[in-house]
Amino acid sequence: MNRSRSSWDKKAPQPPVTRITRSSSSQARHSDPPQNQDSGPGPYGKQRKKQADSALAQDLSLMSVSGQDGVPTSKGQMSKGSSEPVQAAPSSGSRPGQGRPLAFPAKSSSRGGLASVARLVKLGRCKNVVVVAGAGISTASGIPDFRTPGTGLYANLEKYNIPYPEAIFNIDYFSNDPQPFFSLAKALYPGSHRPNYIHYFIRTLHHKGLLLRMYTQNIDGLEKLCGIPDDKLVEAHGSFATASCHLCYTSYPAEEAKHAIMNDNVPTCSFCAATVKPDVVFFGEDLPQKYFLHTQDFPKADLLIIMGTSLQIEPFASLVNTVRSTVPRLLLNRHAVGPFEKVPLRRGDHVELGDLEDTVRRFAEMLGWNAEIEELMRTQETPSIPTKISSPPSVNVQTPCQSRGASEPPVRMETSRSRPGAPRATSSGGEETDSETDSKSSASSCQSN
Ligand code: CNA
Repeated sequence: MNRSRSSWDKKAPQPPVTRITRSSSSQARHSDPPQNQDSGPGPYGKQRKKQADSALAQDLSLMSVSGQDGVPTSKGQMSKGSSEPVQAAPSSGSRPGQGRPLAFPAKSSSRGGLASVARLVKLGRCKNVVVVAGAGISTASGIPDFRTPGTGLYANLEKYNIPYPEAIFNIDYFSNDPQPFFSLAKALYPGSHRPNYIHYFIRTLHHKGLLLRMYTQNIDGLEKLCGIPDDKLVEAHGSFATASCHLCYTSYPAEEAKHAIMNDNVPTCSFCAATVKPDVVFFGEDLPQKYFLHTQDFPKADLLIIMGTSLQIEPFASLVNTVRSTVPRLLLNRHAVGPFEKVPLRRGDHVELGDLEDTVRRFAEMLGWNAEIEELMRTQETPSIPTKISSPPSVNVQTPCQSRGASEPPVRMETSRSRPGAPRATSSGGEETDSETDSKSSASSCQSN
């Protein structure tokens, strides 16, 4: 997250660009990079061509949209010709989107996409699942997202006294006036919210040994709280777990920063006296070094699940285009977003629109995982009801000791801001968490029920 050059940039030269900064993007590019158009060996590459008649080939040739009448896009439009689920003909060599648009009878089932992907998982075809998530996975926990009209934080920003919504995450604006962000931070600080069914579904993917990695834009910490281990998680926009000076990057105790912010004080750097902020990535700041795991993960993925994001923030949004072109992608969201706004959809793309918690529950039922998830939630969750944030700035002030539930699993802190001398992120952590142990034991016994 350093805005200045740091030594880890030199030590970790594998990314093609030296700095990846967060940017709000209305120009998100959704074209598939040429290097990802391969159909190399693997379950969905050359091998697949030999199995043109197989169930897998049929599943992959499906392009489906379901869940609602039409396809509301992120811009609030309805995609043309999509009032019914759309199914492309099985691939016969020509690529969908080339030549005349495909017009095939709609699938009889309105739940085709979800069922197709569930089938792939049950067939054992998806063992390296990458999940890409956004604020929509946490709205069921009572945390508003950004862009949902009416309830989203961007619709309620007049209370923060800022000139435009993105100012709240603008580092220069923060430098001048940290109060708008601190007001929002009081609402978003981990502690008053609990993970929901969606988080536990992703944890269950991990338990089954199927989760290659989860990439989240969320800063609420609910992924860790539900037990997704650190080495399976990339918090691409940082987190509140650590804090540091926004100017000189000297680290600062996260709990002290929280205590100050919650009590309307401004934490200041002991070294340069500038304002300290939680290590949440602002626009123009570098993403955490762990983000670069995507260069290994996305080419390896055999299923991409995208949930609860408008895919508006770069470079995160473009990640979804970096899986191999033959890898199925499943969008679970209220609206079609990013490359899923295209008609026709890319071969192997599936869209399931509607309330995310409902959708994920149906998906889990198709997979036969629902009882397990319910049981996991029963054993992990306290009976407390999550607090709804209807008016972000008026959220109750909490002391640090009030903020953590007694049943909260241990949370391993990570340095999300890249610093000189910081250790490079690796795909496997040195320590083994409880849930990793769970994963290994359950992976052998209950793959894809
Ligand atoms: P966004 O732009 O607000 O998009 C959220 C998406 O989720 C939208 O497309 C919604 O339609 C969809 N959605 C919301 N609720 C549901 C639901 N119940 N069922 C189905 N779909 C739903 O948020 P993004 O994550 O795309 O934007 C990235 C920002 C938001 C990141 O930088 C985060 O830091 C930031 N953010 C995070 C949190 C959090 O940590 N919980 C909360 C608010 C904002």
